Amino acid sequence: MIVLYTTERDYPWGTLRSTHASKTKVVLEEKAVPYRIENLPPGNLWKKPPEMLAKHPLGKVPYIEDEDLIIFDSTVINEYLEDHYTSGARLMPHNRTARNHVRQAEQFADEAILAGSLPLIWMPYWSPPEKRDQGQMEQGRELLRSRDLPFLERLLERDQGGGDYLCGDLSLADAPMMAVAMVLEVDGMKLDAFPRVERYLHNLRQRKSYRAISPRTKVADASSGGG
Ligand SMILES: N[C@@H](CCC(=O)N[C@@H](CS)C(=O)NCC(=O)O)C(=O)O
Repeated sequence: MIVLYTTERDYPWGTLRSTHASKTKVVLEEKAVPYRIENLPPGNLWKKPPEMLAKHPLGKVPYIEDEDLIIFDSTVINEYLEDHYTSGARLMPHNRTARNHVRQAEQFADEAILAGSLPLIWMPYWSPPEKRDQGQMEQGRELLRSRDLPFLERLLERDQGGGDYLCGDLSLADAPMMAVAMVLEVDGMKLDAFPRVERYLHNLRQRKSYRAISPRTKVADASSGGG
């Protein structure tokens, strides 16, 4: 069975999870691949103990173990899962152009949002309210409003190939966006100026796979799944 290394913790304001590991967790769920969670203390992401560095050279999450294989990086893991597990949803189209669109949208969501604007909002939630840097959180929201959400709003137009999902059908491009849905559920940022994105995130939260990363699902209730 696949072991997914991640960081998840229950707080009074919701259950928080690593955004990048959540991106992989929803793909395991969508593809109905059995897995269990190895939940690392959040402090390990800063301390980077040797046993972690032995499996991920940057001491980040996620990484997975699949029998004798250790694989790190959410994008690489998700492509591996899609290539090697034919159960559940197919998350990559066959057509060359469509595959390229999926990879580009996924790359944008990962680099601009998950590694760019979102941590400014999400990291403070791992501290009590009085210790959060409100200025930094607002900076993250402003980056979303000015750069990221306008691009996503355009991707979701049907004549751009989008619609219910970023690239037509559900695909690997929507996996990082599930983590965005999770963060913005906790944050409650207003999305009135981005109606397509708002409806899209709402729909992602209705998917069965979202339960595994929902801030309303406690760690103990989502530490295994898939099969
Ligand atoms: N490109 C990596 C990024 C992973 C990443 O940044 N994970 C965060 C948690 S969401 C982390 O481990 N941060 C600790 C660090 O940056 O050293 C991936 O897609 O897996």
